[in-house]
Parts: sequence; C-alpha cells; structure tokens
Amino acid sequence: RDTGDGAPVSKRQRFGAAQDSPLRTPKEPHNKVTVVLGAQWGDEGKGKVVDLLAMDADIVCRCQGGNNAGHTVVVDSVEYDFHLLPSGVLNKKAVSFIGVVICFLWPLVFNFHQAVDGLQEQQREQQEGKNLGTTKKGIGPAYSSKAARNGLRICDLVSDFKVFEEKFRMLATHFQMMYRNLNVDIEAELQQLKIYAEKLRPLVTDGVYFMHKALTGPSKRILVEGANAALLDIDFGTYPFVTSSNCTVGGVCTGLGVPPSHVGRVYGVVKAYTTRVGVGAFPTEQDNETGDLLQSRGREFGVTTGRRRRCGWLDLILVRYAHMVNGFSAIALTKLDILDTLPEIKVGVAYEVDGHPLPSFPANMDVLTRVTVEYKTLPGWQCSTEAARSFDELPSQAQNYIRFIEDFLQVPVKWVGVGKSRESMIKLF
Ligand code: 2SA
Ligand code: GDP
Ligand code: MG
Repeated sequence: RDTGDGAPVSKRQRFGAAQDSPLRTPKEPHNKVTVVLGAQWGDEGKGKVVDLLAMDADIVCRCQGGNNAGHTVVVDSVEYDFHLLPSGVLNKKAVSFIGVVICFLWPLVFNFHQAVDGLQEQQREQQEGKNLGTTKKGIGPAYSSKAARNGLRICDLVSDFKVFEEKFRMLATHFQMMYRNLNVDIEAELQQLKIYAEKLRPLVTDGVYFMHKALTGPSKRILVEGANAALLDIDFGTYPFVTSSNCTVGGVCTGLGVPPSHVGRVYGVVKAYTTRVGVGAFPTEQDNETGDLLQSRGREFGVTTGRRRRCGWLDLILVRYAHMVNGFSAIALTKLDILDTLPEIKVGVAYEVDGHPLPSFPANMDVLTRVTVEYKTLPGWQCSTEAARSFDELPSQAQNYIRFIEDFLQVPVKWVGVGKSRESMIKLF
C-alpha cells in the first residue's frame, strides 16, 4: 500500500498503533457502553438506576434474559413495570435496542417454550422433590433451543415465512415428542406469528452493525441495562437455581455483539439488604420477624409473577463475589430507607463451613446450603431517611453503613436510594 506520494506506509503507521508492548491496553478514542447490573439475586432496583441514567442517554439497550425480568420505575407518582423493554424507554429521545429472548417473537420464545417451562418444573418437583421456582416465561426452554441449535431467531421470522414455518413445525414436533402432555396449537401460533412478522419487520435491524455504528461513529451515550443478576447468572450464579442467560458483564458482549474494549463503566446495583425470589440457598435469609419486616416495608413481591420475595440481611461475601466477576466501577445502593426502623442492622462478612472459613463464595450449592454466616452488627438510625437529598443529610449511622460497605468491597458507592421516585436517589460524587 502507499499513500499516493510514493512513500510506503506500514500497517502500524496506518492504524496509528503504539510502539510499546503488545500487552499494554491502548487508549482508543471511541464510544463505550455504560452498564448497569444486578449484584445480588435480582430486584435490586436496576430499573430505577437505568431510568435515572437514561435521561442523558442516546441509546438504551437490554442485552440478555427475556420477559422474566421485572423492572419498576416510578416517575411523577406513576409506576411503570417493564419486562422486555429497557427501562430507559421513558426517555423519548433515546433509541431503545433489545438483544434478548423475546416472548412469542424473538430468538424466540414460543408458546410451547412457556408450556414446557411449566412441565419441566412439574417434572423436577416429581423427580427430585424440588423445582427451581422459575417465572414460567419459557426462558430455560428457549435458551435450551438456542444451545441445541434448533432454535429460531428474529432474522428467521422476518425472512421467508415459508422457511420459518418449516423450521417452526420441526421445533414444535421436537417438543411434542419430548413431552406427551404438551398442548401445541401449531396452526394458531403460526397464524399469529405471521401477523407479528409484518408488524415487527420495520423494527428489526442487524444488531451487530447497529452497535458497531453507534460505537465507532460520532460521540454517543450508550446505556446497557442488565436483567436478573450476578447470582442468577447461568455460569457464575447459584447453579442450578439460576436463570439461563449470562447476567454478568460478559452478557453485554455476547448479547449485543459489543467488543469488550467498548465496555466502559460498570455500575453494580446493590440493595441495602438481600432478597431472593424462587428456590435455592440463601445464607443470610431471615425467616423470622426481621425478614417479614423487610418484606413488608420493602413491598418485596415479584414484578412478573407477584411471588413474595424471601428477605434477609445484606450479604457482602456475595456482593464481593459479584464484584470479582463484574469489576464494578461504582455501586448504587438502593432501598436504604427500608432499614429506617431497625435498632440494629446485621451484615454478612464471612462464611464458615464445618468450622473452616471459606476464602470466597462457594461454587457448590451443597456447601452454600451448609455455611454459617459471620455477621457484623451495626447500629441502626431509627429515623426516616426518605427526605434526605445529600449524603450530609443522612443520619451518621446510615453514613457509617454506607462507608462500611465501601470499605469492605473496596468500591465507591455513587448513589444511595432512599425512596421510589427519581428524586430520592442521592448522588455522592
Ligand atoms: P427463569 O424464569 O428461568 O429465569 O427463573 C430461573 C430463576 O431466576 C429467578 N428469576 C428472577 N429473580 C428475581 N427477579 C426476577 N424478575 C421478576 C421480578 C421475578 C418475579 O422482577 O420480580 O416476578 O417473580 C427474576 N426472573 C427470574 C427465578 O426466581 C428463578 O429462581
Ligand atoms: P429490578 O428488577 O432490579 O429493576 O428491581 P424491581 O423493580 O423488580 O424491584 C425494586 C423495587 O424497589 C421497585 O418497586 C422500585 O420502585 C423500588 N425501589 C427502587 N429503589 C428504591 C429505594 O431506594 N427505596 C425504596 N423504598 N424503593 C425503591
Ligand atoms: Mg425485578
């Protein structure tokens, strides 16, 4: 190659590459995505954090999961529940982009996936005496189809419908053969899908190319909203009591086709206590008055299924583990106000099994079920924090609670939530 002036130009010069070690991370001027992720078992208040950040965003994306998610946003006393759309959709100027498994429509959750989800839960109950407590939205079966490579994707739906129909029939038959009790009305579903295909076609774009243009073009603020949470991650969560997608930071790259070098800040959303909806070990669970108080004050009910969420103390071993996987830049600590009435507050700081301390969060669920938790007890503040709008306006015990979390995790707390509304999010820096 030459520049036209006769002088040869090496590849290194053309791409402006630095001359130092190939292991050094280059500083490249390009757009990066800001990511919001759940750091516990979900329902930390991600929707609210995303809504806050989305006011400033040009593009807001969902990257994984499906309509199992339930993100609540309260604006001007109106409560919005989002399941599939990014919570940032309330910013009318931002473009919303979804790369998830989509009910009836996208890589593609069909009616029979949902029915199979229910049948599988029944089977687990009968065979092992224990189900997973899924949302029955078909998430597991849809991701199974993806991994089995016989799933269908949105690009199939909006292409030649005849080809789509053929593949759909094969997939439906495959599930019918596996589950004799499965009721699939293939003709009715195909009819419905044909209508959806027409409606959706104008909304569908090539995701990788769309993100590439957004990342490499003029300056853009891009926000990614994670659904579910670190401990529900298929690889890093409390397997098998997890969802079927990657809810940790890797899911941003695989879900959106975004290169890792374009991942910028990663904000972890941490609830000031812990909740879990569904089955599985929960070391700091308080199956007592404290748990009931957190559940009722925090109005802890599933947004998608209405299930009562299990509640317990903040578990910092678990959040530190989520930080190991995600590398949080900062934390949004939500629902501090729910702790307002407690005379003292406990925080899980170490696990022990059979008298031996564990160095980190265990991968084996049998071990997690057997851990005993060492708690640090901190004084409560026993007054309302709801009206506080700055760190200084918080009672000193609440400030200490926040500083304790920061010190333990070695991650700064950037926001503190003291109520449902947009205004009740205190910004620390
Ligand atoms: P699934 O349906 O296959 O993803 O369920 C597998 C496990 O993942 C849990 N899971 C959730 N946990 C918390 N919140 C979720 N979203 C809804 C909400 C849940 C609801 O915002 O409240 O309404 O019940 C969510 N989605 C999945 C699930 O409980 C299983 O443990
Ligand atoms: P997500 O799935 O992480 O988006 O969380 P959910 O929306 O499922 O659950 C969080 C709930 O807590 C919602 O009802 C929010 O409106 C509410 N919420 C979020 N932050 C706060 C807070 O700081 N204080 C109080 N009281 N409620 C909050
Ligand atoms: Mg939720």
